[in-house]
Amino acid sequence: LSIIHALHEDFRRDRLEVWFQPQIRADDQAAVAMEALLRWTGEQGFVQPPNVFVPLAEHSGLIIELGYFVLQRSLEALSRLNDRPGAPVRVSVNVSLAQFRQIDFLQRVQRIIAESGHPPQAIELEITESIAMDEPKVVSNTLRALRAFGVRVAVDDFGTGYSSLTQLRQLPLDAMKIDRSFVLDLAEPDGRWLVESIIALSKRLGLESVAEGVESAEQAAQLRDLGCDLLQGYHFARPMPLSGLLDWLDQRA
Ligand code: G
Ligand code: G
Ligand code: MN
Ligand code: NA
Repeated sequence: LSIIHALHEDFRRDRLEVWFQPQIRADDQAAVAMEALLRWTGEQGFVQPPNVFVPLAEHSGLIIELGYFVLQRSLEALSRLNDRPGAPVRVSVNVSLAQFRQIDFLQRVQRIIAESGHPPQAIELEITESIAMDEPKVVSNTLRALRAFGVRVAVDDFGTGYSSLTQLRQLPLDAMKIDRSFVLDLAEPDGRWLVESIIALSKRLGLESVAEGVESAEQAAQLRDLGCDLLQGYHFARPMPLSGLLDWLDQRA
């Protein structure tokens, strides 16, 4: 209970940060996109990890304002990266169910992006399987409107939740993020077969595939050979503050 109170306080005092993790195109290793990830850092380092405070923020409703904060910071980061050769041109922002269910969700997303001056195509929203499986008509309509505006939509952590393939097939989506638990099992024959099937499924659905948790060159090569489009993980880069991302890009150039 006191954790959520402290989180509120630190958000109010502008002590939360948005970090970025590159997403690498498997074909040519270009860092074409990045995922925005919330971090709660203090003078002594991390106050709490996101797998602790994000669920608390979801429970208390603070995640709604945090979600817009992350979107705003992501667009600001794109401005800093503008015109830099080799820099990501798109940011993936996580959306939680409570935020998605807000009546003005679509309008706020549109307004924040419009005010930033960036094209909507520069933003991808990562929806959880719990959003994908929420009230089908409402979800489809919202996703359709977002995509008509130009924002991309990805389903996050695919395969770990309760999504039905029937419903997934009917959702207007652009990309599928393959959960890192599947990437971890790539070395096993059964694991490789499963990832192969998920990539084939995403191709049949016309979706771009993004593998998460890529930690080795072997995994990266296997995923590329299986036709995975984008790779994200510690093998390429950890989530970093914007300053760290700028250094990382300098070293790659
Ligand atoms: O970044 P990390 O792997 O530590 O994140 C742990 C969990 O917190 C993941 O499930 C991730 O999706 C979630 N998370 C991180 N940043 C955000 C955010 O900005 N919004 C939401 N809704 N979840 C986030
Ligand atoms: O739930 P979501 O997919 O949004 O969360 C992404 C989480 O995965 C972040 O917390 C991020 O820090 C973490 N992550 C990113 N790359 C790797 C990786 O290569 N290995 C592991 N174990 N975690 C990773
Ligand atoms: Mn994500
Ligand atoms: Na994920």
